[in-house]
Parts: sequence; C-alpha cells; structure tokens
Amino acid sequence: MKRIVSIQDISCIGKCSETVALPIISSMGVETAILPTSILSTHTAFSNFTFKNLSDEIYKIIKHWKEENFQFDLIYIGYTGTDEILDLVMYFIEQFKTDNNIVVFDPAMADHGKLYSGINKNIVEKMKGVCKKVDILRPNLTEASLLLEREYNEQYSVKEIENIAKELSNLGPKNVIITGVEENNKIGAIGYNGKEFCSNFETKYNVSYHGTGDVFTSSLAGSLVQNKSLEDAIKIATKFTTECVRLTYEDINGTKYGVNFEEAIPYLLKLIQKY
Ligand code: PXL
Repeated sequence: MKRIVSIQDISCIGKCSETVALPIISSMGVETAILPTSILSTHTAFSNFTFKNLSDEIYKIIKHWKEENFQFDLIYIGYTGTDEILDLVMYFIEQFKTDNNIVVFDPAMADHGKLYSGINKNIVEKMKGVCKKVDILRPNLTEASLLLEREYNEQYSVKEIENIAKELSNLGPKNVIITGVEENNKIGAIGYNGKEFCSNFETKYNVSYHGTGDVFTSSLAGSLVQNKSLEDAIKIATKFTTECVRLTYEDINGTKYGVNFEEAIPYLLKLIQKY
C-alpha cells in the first residue's frame, strides 16, 4: 500500500487541512500518516479562533519517525501558519525526501487577493525557501502573485497564467499547478511540468467555499501515488472538487465553511477507475 504523509493543521471545525486530507486520501486506498502542525478551534475565516502551535511536538515526531525508518511515497505540505513551522517543514523534507518520492506543496496563505488572518511577510518569504525543495507547487492565483511579488489582478488570460507557472517553476519546483483559473465561465487548473502545459476546466458555480484547495490537493496527491500522470491527476482533482462544490451548492443545509466532500467520495472512486 502506498503511504502519504499530510503535514498541516487540524482545524477542529471547518473542513480543511487534515480533516479533509485524511478521509479523502484514505478513501482512495492510500495509507495516510498525519503530522499535525497546529490545532485550531476552527479555520481562520472564523473570528476568535484558538491556535496551539505544535512545533515542540513536530521535532520529536520527526526524530521518532527517523529512528523507526519510516518512508513516504508522497509528502503533502499544506497550511503551516507560522515561520517556525515552515522551518520544521524544511527540516522534514531534508530528513524524508528521497529520489523516489514526491513533495507536493500548497503554500496556503491567501485567497481572492487577501492574506489569511495571521499570515505576515516573514511567512511569505519562508514559503519561497520551501518552494526550492519541492517537486510540485500548488498555489492559487493570489498565492502565486505573493510568491512572485507581482500585483494580484481579478482577471488573467490563460497565456498570463502560463507565464506565471513558468516563473514559479524558476523558483525551484519542476511542476506547478495553479488552481482557481477561470476561462469562458468555467473554472479549473493549469499544470506545467517544466516543458508542457495541461489544463482542465469544469462548471463554475457562483459561490466560494473554504477548503476547496485542500480537497483538490488531497485528491491530486492520492492520484499521483497511484501512478496517474500530472494531467490525469489534475483532471481527477478538478472534477472531484467541482462535484464537491455542486453538492454543497445544492444542499439547502449546506455550510459556507467547507464543502460536502463526504458525499462525493463514491464519484472520486469512479474517477480513479476511469483515468
Ligand atoms: O484551507 C486552507 C486553510 C487551512 N488551514 C487553516 C485555514 C485555511 C484557510 O483559511 O485558515 C487554519
């Protein structure tokens, strides 16, 4: 069985990070180890959330895992939230990166032109350091602009996004996947593997939910360890994320703080068979 380690926070309520990665990746038949980097009462879009930094524990966990000689087919890094945690993430990569595994990095720090609560300039700088050490970088357009120190625009052409992907690749990662790309009233992602571009677009619903980036990256990671190509993994992740958004949109009791990914898991398993 393949094994992924998911390194991100536990937001106790809010359907993002570990509470999304663990069920999605496990449902794909892949062992999911978790390294929780912090624990929050909710994700940071709520007011008055609590935040407990688990840095002291992370170092001890890395030490134990090294002694046990654990290995990972894929290292998935999501929301980190502090520069101290980013330093530990870099240390984790040094300890566990091999020639045969894949490091996927979601520089979760901003969306729709705005930094998440609690994210500062130091964190953005540290993220650039992490980019040098990863195989796949998966930002949205706001995060891409921050990493490249470009102004964020509300609209981009596909050509502009392809150039952004190339520039991001120059920061270090061979592969770049930019999400939240809109084209002809559809929404999807553009991928770059250092040579070629690929993309997939699906129906756009005029809503915005938290955690869609985490749903996307979890299903992408679960696909990549099952030897799907970057292009097929992007297809699976965009189709699954869109289905999660549709189910939430059509749910009269749906919440805005996360998507109904649970109800879309049977569809995800069909996608894995198809691609
Ligand atoms: O989904 C990204 C994310 C992860 N973790 C925390 C967040 C967010 C986005 O707001 O606040 C704690």
